[in-house]
Amino acid sequence: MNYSPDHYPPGMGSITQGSKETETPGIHPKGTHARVLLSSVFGPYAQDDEFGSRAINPMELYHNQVTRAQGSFSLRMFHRSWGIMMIQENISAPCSVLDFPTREAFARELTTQHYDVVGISGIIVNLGKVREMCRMVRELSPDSTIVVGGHVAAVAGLETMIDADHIVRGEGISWMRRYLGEDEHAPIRHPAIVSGIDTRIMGIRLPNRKGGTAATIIPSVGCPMGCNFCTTSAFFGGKGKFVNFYETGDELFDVMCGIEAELKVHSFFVMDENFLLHRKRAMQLLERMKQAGKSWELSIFASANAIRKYTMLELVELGVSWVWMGLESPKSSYSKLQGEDIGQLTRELREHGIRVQGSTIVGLEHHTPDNIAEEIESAVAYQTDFHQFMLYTPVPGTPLYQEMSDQGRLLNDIDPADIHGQFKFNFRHAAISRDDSKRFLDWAFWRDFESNGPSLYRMCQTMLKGWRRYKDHPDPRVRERFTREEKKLSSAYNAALWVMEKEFKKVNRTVSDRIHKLRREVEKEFPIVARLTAALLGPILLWSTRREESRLAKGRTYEPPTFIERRNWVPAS
Ligand code: B12
Ligand code: SF4
Repeated sequence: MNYSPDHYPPGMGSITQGSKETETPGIHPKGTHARVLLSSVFGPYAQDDEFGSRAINPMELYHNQVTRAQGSFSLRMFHRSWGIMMIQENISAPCSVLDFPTREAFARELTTQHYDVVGISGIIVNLGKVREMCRMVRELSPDSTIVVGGHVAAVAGLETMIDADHIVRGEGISWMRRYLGEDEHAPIRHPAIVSGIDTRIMGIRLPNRKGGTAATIIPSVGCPMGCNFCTTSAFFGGKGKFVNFYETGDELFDVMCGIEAELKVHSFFVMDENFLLHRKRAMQLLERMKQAGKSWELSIFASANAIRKYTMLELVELGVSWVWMGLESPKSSYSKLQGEDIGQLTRELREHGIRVQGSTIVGLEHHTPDNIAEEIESAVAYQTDFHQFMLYTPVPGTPLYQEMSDQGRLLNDIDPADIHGQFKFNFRHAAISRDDSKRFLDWAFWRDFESNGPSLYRMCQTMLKGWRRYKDHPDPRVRERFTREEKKLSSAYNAALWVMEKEFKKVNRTVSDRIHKLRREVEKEFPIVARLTAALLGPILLWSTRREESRLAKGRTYEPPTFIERRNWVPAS
């Protein structure tokens, strides 16, 4: 996996272990004529409020848990709520998806349209919002049936905490198809999903241009590795289980071709917890890519043991350009890491132009105030392009949660909204206090930034290595991919290096010197265009970076826009 738990685990204080089985609903009386609303929880998100929004927990992947200490160099973007988009695409009932609504927008949708079914999607930190949204539906659209799904459903006893008619645990497409009287085993249609939206870095918002960003594809949900803390694995069946939407490389290839044509992309964010684990599927995909001359780029999640099933060349040919890998801790006993020299693997991947996002857990059982700094230093020393740090966090539904509960170590008075792995422990650690857990976590982010520099700089390093190694590769697909990267590196990214070099002097002079050296190498490789863009674009970027820095200092936060999308839509009669 990796986006998951290692990295990404919220927990749940006093709430008890979730039951696994999902209820089997009767069929809705209107079947596929039922009018369905699917909504994510309401914002704004990046502020403290009584419904569970927290300034520390914005709706942003990188800024939330990866580059949050990197100031104006933090990579900022939003991702849509893919679960409800997948459900909408796979039912034939008239259906609206309302994504990132405000409370007012949710209320307006309930009162200006008529809905037979209102589906609400949330995770555990969103419990307070899900509760409020159920209340609003009862008040504003009392005839609607309320269905709640997503990871919030792992909370046992949820039915007593919120006023919903159905709580769906696990996979939702098949549940909703059953509920509407459709064939739950019909092939899965994949919506065309633009991956990141409203991307922003160094004070510049990049335009949402067609083909300008990756498309998301979701081959499966869950992960069979079953690490003890892993909420995504647990939610879709736990160890040995997962739900595959596309079994073969052929199916995946067809889906990707369709999305490539629709969105004009050649880059894919593959939302599969451990994509490389399924070698047969990946190799079949590669075969089809070769036959069709596809020069695609894939950003994937993969565990170290799964990566090692491939040669570096196979990964490069498959277009793997970014890997999210759970590092956990040098002393952890997770089977996916057994026997792997993570430092060596990271170096190798980067040497081949593959960007690495490492993910380290802070507060494992063996951590103490005496050894934790050293462990964080080892993680920082891997010099990954990006680094996520997450607190070890027992989450309902996981084996770890059960274990902590059995040992009486869960803290009972913690608001679920504060249990997301980026704040403080939700359990009694043998050696580290709750307040210190936050101090160590914050320090880990800072230390990585301070000693390795902005992630954007590290990415440039990896891109240059990849370009030098593969620019003359015999496979034109491979050359094409590195040429695309080279175009960015030799222009805008070089201007960014010029700015980072200047600004980082204030943080760490040695790193600033390293950035300078890299910029010189880039300019040696692309003498005219790189120098020209640094000279022309550099000062503008410097100005926008400083402006952003001062905005952030004044508390500026960012929110995703609201989306409403209707499918099979007919006006209510
Ligand atoms: C993309 C993503 C995000 C995006 C935004 C998502 C969004 N728009 O809401 C970003 C990066 C912003 C994000 C943020 C956070 N996330 Co997040 N995120 C994910 C991620 C990687 C993918 C989600 C996804 O689309 N999966 C694929 C779809 C198909 O699966 P799904 O969403 O689970 O949906 C299926 C079922 O759950 C169900 N279902 C879902 N909704 C509904 C609704 C109905 C009505 C029904 C019937 C069924 C149903 O059916 C779907 C199809 O089977 C998951 C990890 C993962 N692999 O799933 C984590 C995950 C959901 N995030 C998680 C967490 C903790 C967070 C954060 C708290 C960050 C943090 N500090 O760790 C914040 C919270 C943000 C906030 N303020 O609310 C956890 C949730 C754990 C839990 N038990 O609650 C997950 C599982 C990661 C993990 N393993 O720890 N996240
Ligand atoms: S179970 Fe899979 S997805 Fe979860 S942490 Fe382990 S390897 Fe990653």
